[in-house]
Amino acid sequence: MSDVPAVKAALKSQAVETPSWAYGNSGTRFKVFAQPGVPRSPQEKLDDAAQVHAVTGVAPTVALHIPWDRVEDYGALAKYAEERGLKLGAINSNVFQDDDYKLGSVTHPDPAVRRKALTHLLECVDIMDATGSRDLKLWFSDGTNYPGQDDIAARQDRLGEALGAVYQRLGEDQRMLLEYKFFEPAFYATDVPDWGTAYAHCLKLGPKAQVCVDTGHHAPGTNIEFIVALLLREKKLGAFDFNSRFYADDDLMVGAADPFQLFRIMYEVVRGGGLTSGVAFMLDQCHNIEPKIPAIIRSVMNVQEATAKALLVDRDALATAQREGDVLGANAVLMDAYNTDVRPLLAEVREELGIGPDPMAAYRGSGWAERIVAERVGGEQAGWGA
Ligand code: PSV
Ligand code: MN
Repeated sequence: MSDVPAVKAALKSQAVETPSWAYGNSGTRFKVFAQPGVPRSPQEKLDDAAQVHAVTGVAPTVALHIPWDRVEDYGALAKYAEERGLKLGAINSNVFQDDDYKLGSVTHPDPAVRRKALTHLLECVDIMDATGSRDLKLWFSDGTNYPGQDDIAARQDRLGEALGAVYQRLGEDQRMLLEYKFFEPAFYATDVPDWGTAYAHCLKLGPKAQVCVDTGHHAPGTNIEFIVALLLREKKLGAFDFNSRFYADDDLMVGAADPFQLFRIMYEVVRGGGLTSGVAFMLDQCHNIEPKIPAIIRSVMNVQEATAKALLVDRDALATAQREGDVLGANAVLMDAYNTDVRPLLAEVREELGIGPDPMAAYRGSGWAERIVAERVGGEQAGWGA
């Protein structure tokens, strides 16, 4: 049987990092539906993130995206966060929104463009120094659309060279997280399409380079929990970008499309020691039609629920069934945990943390949603790309 105090302690110590961009307007290539009350600055994004942390108790850090969150003084932004009970989290680089990057950034055939991209990545490490962030998250849109467009292997050489230069610049306690994605915007060959490519680069770079698994970045049917188990085993799982998808990189609320998959992933995390080995549990989502702050709260709760169920798996019973070749028995142990209603347990955890048992109700009751609609009038709303 599971040790409930230990399960509760693990749930209290799990932190979910929310992304600054999830608080701003977002949409598809067809339309961005602006929402009233959306932040107009990185500071206002942090104000909203503080509300998420206040009602969940487990969302103390916020990831930034540069240049979407560009400010004059990053030290001052970190202080602003601290005053609200938050810390700044991963710095996400952006080498995909400039005209120069049409044919790639660090893998571009032109060395001048590669230099420009590398300069941005190094600037992101400077920002980490100022914010006290541990993680640099790298995602490259680089790739080609047509066979023969560029030399696939040469692009890997260029990628390796840039990653090596960034790696050298990392401080003692800083890490580089390399994120993969199988397609989009490149449609023929993406330069970091899968965990294997990311792993190969990280292995060559050294211990400060680890892989980021964005749960929306795989082909349909991919067994993501297998990838998680393998990367953890190799000490190369650095982080998650959590979201869920029905079709491609939908960036929907994590656990919304397939809560069972999220449970299977979290079981491998628990099994592989990932709750205590520094794996960052980040969200990377866009809330296009739903209100943003409640959607982020719901996402944090979904991660917690999957984690709670994973922690409740009776590992002894599972090991016994596995040893005895009891296929159905082993499966039943996992399903028992998955089918447990963990909401009462999480309500207790929250009460022990000194917050309300129901984060959605607490947010509704806080009046924050009405306040930001009334107060955030005028100015330019933050959005994808600003
Ligand atoms: C790319 O699709 C990605 O998952 C990367 O993490 C980017 O930084 C992020 O989305 C932007 O939302
Ligand atoms: Mn991502």
